[in-house]
This record gives sequence, structure tokens and C-alpha cells, in this order.
Amino acid sequence: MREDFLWGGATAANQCEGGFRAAGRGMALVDVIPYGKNRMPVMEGRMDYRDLPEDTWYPGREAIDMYGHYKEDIALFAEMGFKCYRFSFSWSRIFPTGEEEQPNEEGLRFYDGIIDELLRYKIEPVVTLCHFDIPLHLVDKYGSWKNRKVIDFYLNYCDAVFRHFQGRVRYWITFNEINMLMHLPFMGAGIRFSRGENETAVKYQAAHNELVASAYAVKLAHEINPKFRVGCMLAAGSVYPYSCRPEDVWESMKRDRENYFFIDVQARGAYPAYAKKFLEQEGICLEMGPWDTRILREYTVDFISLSYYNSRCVRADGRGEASGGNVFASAKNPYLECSQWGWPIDPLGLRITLNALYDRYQKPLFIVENGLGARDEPDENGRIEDDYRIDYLRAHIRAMMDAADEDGVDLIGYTPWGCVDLISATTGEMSKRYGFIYVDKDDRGIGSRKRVRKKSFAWYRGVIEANGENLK
Ligand code: BGP
Repeated sequence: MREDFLWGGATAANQCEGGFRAAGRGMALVDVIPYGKNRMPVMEGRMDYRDLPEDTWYPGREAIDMYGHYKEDIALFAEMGFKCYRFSFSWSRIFPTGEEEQPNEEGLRFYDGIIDELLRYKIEPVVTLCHFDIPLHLVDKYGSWKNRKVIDFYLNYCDAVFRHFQGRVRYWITFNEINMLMHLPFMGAGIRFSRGENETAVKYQAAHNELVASAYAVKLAHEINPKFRVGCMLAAGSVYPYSCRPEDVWESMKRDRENYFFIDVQARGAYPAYAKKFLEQEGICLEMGPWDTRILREYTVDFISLSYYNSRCVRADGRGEASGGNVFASAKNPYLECSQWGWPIDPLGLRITLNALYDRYQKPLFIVENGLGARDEPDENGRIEDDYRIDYLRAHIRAMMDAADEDGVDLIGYTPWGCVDLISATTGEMSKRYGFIYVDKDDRGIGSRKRVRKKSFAWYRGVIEANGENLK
């Protein structure tokens, strides 16, 4: 890999930080996403968190308490040799309601602490501005991204952090998995549906508002500091046709476009023809500002970041078994094994996905999430021998290196997801672990919070040390 390749790891405030009432932080969307059977209905925007029973448990409120452990965690990242660390800011830690004009100084100080600690170890910070996270006040008062006003609140937040952290942070990601708003509208974008609302119209309006906000953020970032590199982020994974039947192939192309739509706008600067036609056919007329088209055109992203967990598969007749895989409906691909959570494992799919994205956009790509969610059981000596995770990562790193070295895909870096165990986004479980570092805490919050190096920890350190040349 190139000499300056950014090997590292990734987390997000909403799943690791905790400290939900610390230092003036306001309530955020993640604080009201429950554990258990109501989690999905809330994340989908079909159930109002205000209707949840009193004894509901919210795992994100404490998460792994990185708020109180970040020095220890960063020291471990440094021990693995991380060149970069991707994490997110909690918006409501900096703007507690989202409406303040000035940032909460204590919130900024917390991130000063993290960033200075990273820089001390020469670890490049990669900051996601919004990772399934929005001040709850903006959700309740404005309807979140349904409302154009939220663009201004978001830009006020961007302005504050771009200015405050310039000189220390260079890589910014505007929205995590922007396409997630189509699948988990509340989790992805704070969207709740009212009865009788046209859900497709609401989702596309919210998407439009986020896309415009993202383009304005690129503009602002480059004005504040031309050295900033601003990226978009896609929950990626190519959609395979179940067979070579033309109907299956056509269906797979349509499914891919549902995701590409966002990046087509963010990387190419305009609504693609197929999206315009779709909106027309659905009778959806987006509320647009007078400058939207121009802003989208002129302020495209510098790089495209992506998460990749698995490929997807589709059959036009909708028959056959369904498969899991990060809430994207998929047909079961008979050629692939699945994880304990039913997500297919497809390393070659990563090479395919990277090539598809690079062919389409010709912008640098950054893999900012990849990994295996698995149950880890410490043995009698407290050791965690996670060879299954090493196997998964080895195969994916090989595929990524093939894409770069054999196919010429321009790749900036690789940050496996949940480098330290954290709360699962889809299930709220602690037991769905991705980390190189084990955190002693279970699904009900019991445990010492102690950090333990897994077998994969030393393995990944070796991978980074040899710049990917040693995957053994
Ligand atoms: C992505 C999210 C992450 C992360 C990951 C794994 O969709 O960006 O926040 O959680 O998926 O998913 P899960 O935690 O459900 O296993």
C-alpha cells in the first residue's frame, strides 16, 4: 500500500462515548433509542420514544464510557500503531439544543482532550460530524431533517468546529451512512412519521436537506481552510443479481441506484436522471431553495468514504430465503457463509464494491468501516482468541489491497469498525463485538468496563507495521 496509507480504527460517539449528561451536553437522539423489542420501531420512526415504558433501558447513555476512558483507549490504539482514528462528535455536546449561537465550551474542551491526545501519538483524527446523532430538541421542535431550518443549525455547528479544530483536524465526514435514512429514518436522521404522511416524500425531502447541508459544509470547510478534506459516507455493498435472468440484473441495478443516488449528488453535483424520473413518477415535488442546484453542483466532496460489511443480492420475483446484512433487504446468496448475526461474509465483494465506486466517481475512496460482529468468550485465563475475526479481516484487507494494487483504485485508508468493543447500532447489544480491544460489559450493562487486548490486537499491529505486507 502507499506509504501514507491511513491504517486505523473507527468508532462513533453515539455507540461508545456515554457521559450523556456530562459537562452541559444536551439530550441526543441516541439517548432515547431503547434496548429490546421497541428498538426497531423507534429506529424506523414508527414509534415515538415518548411512548416508551418507564423502565426502558437505553444502552447508549453510558455505552462503554469512552467519555471517562479515552486516554486509556487512545493509548491502546497507539500501541497498535494506528495512523488515524475515525470517531464522531456528539453534536449536542457542543450545541446542547442545537439552537445556541455559541458552542458549549466544555463540550469543545472534551474534544480538545481527545484530539490533543491523538496528535501526541501522531494519530490523524478523522471526524464524522453527524453519526446517527442530532440534538433531541431539534427533533422535537423542528422535525429534524424534515425541516430546512436544520440546515442552518448544522452549518452553525460545522462553522464552530471547523474554526476551533483547524490546524489539528484535516479529514471531515459530513454524514455517516447518509443512505441509512431510507432504512432507519429515526436512527439515521431523526425522522418520525405522522399518520397519513407520504413516507417516501418525507424521506426524500430529508435526504435533500442533508445533501444541501453537506454541500454547504464542503463550501464552508474550504473557505475556512483550503487544506481540509471533506468526504461523504455510504453504507456500501454492491447488489448482485440472484441469477443472470435480465429481470434479476435489472432489479440489482435499481437497488444499487437507491444507494448511489446520494453519492451521485454529493460526488457529481446533481440529481441523476433516474432520481428525477422517480420523484416525478411518485408525484414528489421537493421543497428547494433558490441556490440549492448551484450549491450542489459547485461543492462536491473531496473523497468518498464507505462502510462495507457485506454484498447484497436480489431476485426480481422476490421468492426464496431472505438474508440479514445491516438492515438492507437482501435475498440469501447461496455461495456465502454468514456471521452469527446472519450477515453474509464476502471479501471479494469488497473488491467489487470498491471498483464499482471508483469506476463511477473517480474520487479517492476511504474504507471507514468494515468488520465482523461476533460473540467473544474469554477463556479461563481471560484471553480472547478471536481467530474468526482475524480470518475475516485478513480476507477483506487482501481484497482491498487487490483493489488498490491490481486494479488501481485510489484508496486513502482503512479503519475497521468498533476497534474497541462498543454498542451495536442495530441491536443495542454489547455482545455483538467488533473490537481488537475487549470491553468487560454485557448486554444488561453488567461488567467492570475493563479493557483487554484480544488476539487480533497483536495481529493488527503486525499488519500496520508491515503496511499490509504481513497478513499472517
Ligand atoms: C453501520 C454503522 C455503525 C455500526 C455498524 C455495525 O451501519 O455506521 O454505527 O454500528 O454499522 O452495525 P451493528 O452495530 O448493528 O452491528
